[in-house]
Amino acid sequence: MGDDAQAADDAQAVRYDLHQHVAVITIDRPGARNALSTEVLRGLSEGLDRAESDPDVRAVVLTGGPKIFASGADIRELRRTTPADYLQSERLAAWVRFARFTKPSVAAVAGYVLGGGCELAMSCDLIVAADTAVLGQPEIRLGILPGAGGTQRWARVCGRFRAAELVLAGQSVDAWTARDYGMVSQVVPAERIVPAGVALATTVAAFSPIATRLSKAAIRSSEEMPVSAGLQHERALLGTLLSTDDHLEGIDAFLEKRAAHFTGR
Ligand code: DAK
Repeated sequence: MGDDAQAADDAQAVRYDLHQHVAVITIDRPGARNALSTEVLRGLSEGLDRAESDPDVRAVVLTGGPKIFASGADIRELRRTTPADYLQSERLAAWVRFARFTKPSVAAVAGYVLGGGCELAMSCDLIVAADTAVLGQPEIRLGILPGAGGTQRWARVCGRFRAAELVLAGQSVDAWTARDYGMVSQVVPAERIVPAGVALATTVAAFSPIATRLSKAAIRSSEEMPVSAGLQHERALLGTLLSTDDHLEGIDAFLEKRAAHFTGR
């Protein structure tokens, strides 16, 4: 692809749409197989900022195209990256941003989900995969290793030996294997991938936004804390929820046999 065509491709590389309380953020850079260039990472960060600051947004879906979710870091950019660039780069800041996103997120992935693309999916709370999805960490083929959580998250999700098959042997897995490994919660027909992601996010978005946010925080802390500290954290978060209007509304709605209307207070 020429430079002009590449620039046009990159300029609108990330789209943001609203489906009621769900924001759908779509990577759309097909000419470079949705490679995560600085531009794309910036677009994703801006999308998450927008979703984070919009009180009407209660969950996010991150998706790509029907044949590719993302092919990982932009290899051409990576070729020019020095260690100093790496530490100071906007790209590194973007990954920190993804990790700090507080609202529930669903990755709805089809086709190739590779390298940083796979790590991007793993930065979400739920992953729905199309039956066409192929997930992998091919960084070893480039003489590097996954730098956005791939070695840590794969090992925790599916165990160190399966993680080694992906990270060390560079082997990819299909959607069904990823589901067997516990990384993907649902496999759906490719043409249903975005509706399936939006449906799951809509289910989450119907609950109290404070309860879903704190539930996410509690689950995420299980990656960081020993169980005893995690249980303490869980109890403290539950204590916070017991002070909300939403918990009274949830209980009243159950007792009055009606749908709950959560306001986020
Ligand atoms: N980057 C740049 N360009 C890419 C690309 C990529 N990742 N993947 C594909 N392209 C480009 C190709 O160069 C080609 O460009 P032209 O020749 O047309 O100019 C065009 O997209 C079409 O590619 P293919 O001809 O290869 O397309 P296919 O459909 O045949 O194959 C593929 C699709 C996705 C299977 C294949 O392109 C592929 O294997 N791509 C590379 C996948 C890969 O190795 N990914 C790992 C990248 S390393 C960090 C965090 C994370 C990372 C780094 C730092 N920090 C925290 C700072 C992550 C690192 C990585 O992900």
